[in-house]
Amino acid sequence: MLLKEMIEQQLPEWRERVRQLIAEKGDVKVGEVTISQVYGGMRDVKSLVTDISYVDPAEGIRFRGYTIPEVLTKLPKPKGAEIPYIGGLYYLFLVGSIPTTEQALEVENEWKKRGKVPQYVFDVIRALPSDAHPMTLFNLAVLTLQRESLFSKQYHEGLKKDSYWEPMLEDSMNLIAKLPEIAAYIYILKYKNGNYIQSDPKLDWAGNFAHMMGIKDPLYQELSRLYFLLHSDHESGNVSAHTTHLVASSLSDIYYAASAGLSGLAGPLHGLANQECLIWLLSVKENCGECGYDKAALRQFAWDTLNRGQVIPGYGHAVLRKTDPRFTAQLEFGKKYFPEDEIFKLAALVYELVPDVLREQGKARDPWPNVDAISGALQYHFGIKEFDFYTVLFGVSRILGVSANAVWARALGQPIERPKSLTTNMLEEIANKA
Ligand code: NMX
Ligand code: MLT
Repeated sequence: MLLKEMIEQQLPEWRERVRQLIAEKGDVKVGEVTISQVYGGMRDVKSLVTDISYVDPAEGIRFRGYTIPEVLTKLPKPKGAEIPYIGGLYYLFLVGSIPTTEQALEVENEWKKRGKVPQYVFDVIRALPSDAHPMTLFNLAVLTLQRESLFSKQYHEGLKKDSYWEPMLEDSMNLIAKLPEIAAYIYILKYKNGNYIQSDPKLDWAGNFAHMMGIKDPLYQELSRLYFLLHSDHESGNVSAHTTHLVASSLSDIYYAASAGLSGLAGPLHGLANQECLIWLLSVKENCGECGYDKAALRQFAWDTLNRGQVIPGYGHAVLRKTDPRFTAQLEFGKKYFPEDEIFKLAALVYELVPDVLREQGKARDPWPNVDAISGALQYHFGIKEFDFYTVLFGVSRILGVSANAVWARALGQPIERPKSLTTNMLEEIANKA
């Protein structure tokens, strides 16, 4: 497999680079940790390493050193399309350089070969109560596939440590290949009376997802590629990435680890915020729509949300201190293709007003929109109005990033994660001595 060969070529140099850094400079301090950080969700504690992406507070995410606009421009695209192949993005994550069209297509073709979803996965999904959340169905499907794990099998057959990453890559490719069909199946089962659409082998991974969702407008293929690209990775400290890494560090396989990450993504302060955002936009429409979105009414609505002690979903971030470039890329997509869409216009108007409200309130460190503030509005335009499905889309995409990280963590022999905890008494003693 191309990806395996490309990683193999780089591995001796990477292993030596890390070995040398630890051996020669292992005692150099990276930072200090304060009591506020210990109690405050470890915010900004520098304790993880990934070379796949980095979030700069002012600039936002870079994938392998490339900004979002650069990635969108440089990665190879299907003929006539403006948004790149996701196979090319995965190549960039794993190999570290921009692939040629042929290389991106090799990844896409690997996924095609591995895409068949075993019937038992559908049987498990169907066995759940009809009111189970789509994220529960999706997460369970990923966990159910664990019996396919090559890593788990080969580990128990005595695989050497240096080779752990190889079945981890195989597992990751096998899992990713099946995600579009699993996600579309959940959507059609829950909302379209089970009228499933056969996968189309002529389409790329994301385009095929759009097709299986039953959305006829070809622009939805572009949006699917954009969505999966933007949500894929956000360095290592976010809940889904960190959880996946933590669980995989015990040598759990990627099915177990990604399923744990998805459980974190399902929280309203993380990935579920995309569903909460759409709910919030719809309640703005219901409550302020009659006055033609009078700005004063909308501001008051935002204040009412805050005064009830609730967060405004889609706004704020633990790391970012400026508008998220992933928000901007989606805003530009909407402006280009459907500037007059009602919910899209509303999301854009909220962007004009909410940062000022949050600044006036003075609590949120970041008053700007994150990736979730507008993603649901774009889905809504294409008729995906069942907002409790939105986090599944985030999950499909996020598995790209967390699995690429898991492959490299294993290739570089990262150990089991085990930070130290203290008691409050101990922290008080430390404080009193300071
Ligand atoms: N609306 C209202 N209050 C907010 C918001 C917001 N959008 N963002 C932060 N705050 C509050 C926060 O609840 C906290 O209040 P308190 O002191 O009463 O606990 C205070 O401002 C300070 O929080 P920060 O340090 O600015 O934010 P933190 O790093 O703790 O949390 C988020 C980051 C993203 C969890 C937070 O901004 C938030 O809850 N945003 C809304 C939910 C959301 O959009 N989540 C999606 C994040 C992106 N993703 O996809 O995962
Ligand atoms: C993400 O994409 O994971 C979110 O923006 C949350 C984060 O980075 O903390």
